[in-house]
Amino acid sequence: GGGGVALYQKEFLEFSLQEGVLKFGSFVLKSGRTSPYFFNAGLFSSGSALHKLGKSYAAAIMASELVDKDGKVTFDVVFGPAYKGISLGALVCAALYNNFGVETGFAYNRKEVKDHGEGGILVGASMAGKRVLIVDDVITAGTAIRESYDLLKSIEAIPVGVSIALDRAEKKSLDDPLSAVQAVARDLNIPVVSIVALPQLQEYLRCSSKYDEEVLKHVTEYRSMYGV
Ligand code: OMP
Repeated sequence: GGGGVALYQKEFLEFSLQEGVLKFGSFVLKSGRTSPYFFNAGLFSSGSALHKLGKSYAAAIMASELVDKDGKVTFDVVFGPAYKGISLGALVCAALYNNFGVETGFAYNRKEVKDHGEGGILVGASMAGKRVLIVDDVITAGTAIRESYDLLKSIEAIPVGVSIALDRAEKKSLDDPLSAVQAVARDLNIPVVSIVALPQLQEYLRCSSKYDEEVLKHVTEYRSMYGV
């Protein structure tokens, strides 16, 4: 199965390919697996690309369970974990306001503790006692996101969700029934909302004439090996 591909998802895949963020080939992941595709969010590196990226995250969030039945978002603050999450979190916070009139706070962490000036490792909106959305780029095994969750818990913030660009929808180990994202959602008991996941990428390739058949074949093989 693949499920449908919404318009904002198709547009997101197309512009990620255009910007060279999403590439096909042979890539070794943090997990050691060799993947036929790689998503490098660091290559969203122009004003127009960042503008569209923020809009795509915001669209995915507003179409998700991070909005309650009264149409209100379920979080007070957007948190961007260092380093890559910092710019993403700021973009998402601004795009929520700009595209949907949703006003939230924004905060990020430092990796190094400063011993002068304001000190501390957290910058921006106060998060203690607040409902917080974590924004990041990609989840493969879910290691990075669990660290952010623990950090928020340690300051008595209330993590209520995770927003990512790409859910690679992979099992951590081959005998796992759940993907890493599903395991994060279950273990932390919060929704993980992605702009796109591997099934949509596969479906996009199936319908596109721009790519060699081999690309779809490799992605399909990879999904049947590691995917859910
Ligand atoms: P986990 O912490 O295992 O979920 O892996 C997520 C991280 O893997 C990302 O933050 C990236 O550093 C890296 N990554 C990508 O950026 N894009 C990919 O397509 C795949 C990976 C990866 O190495 O798994």
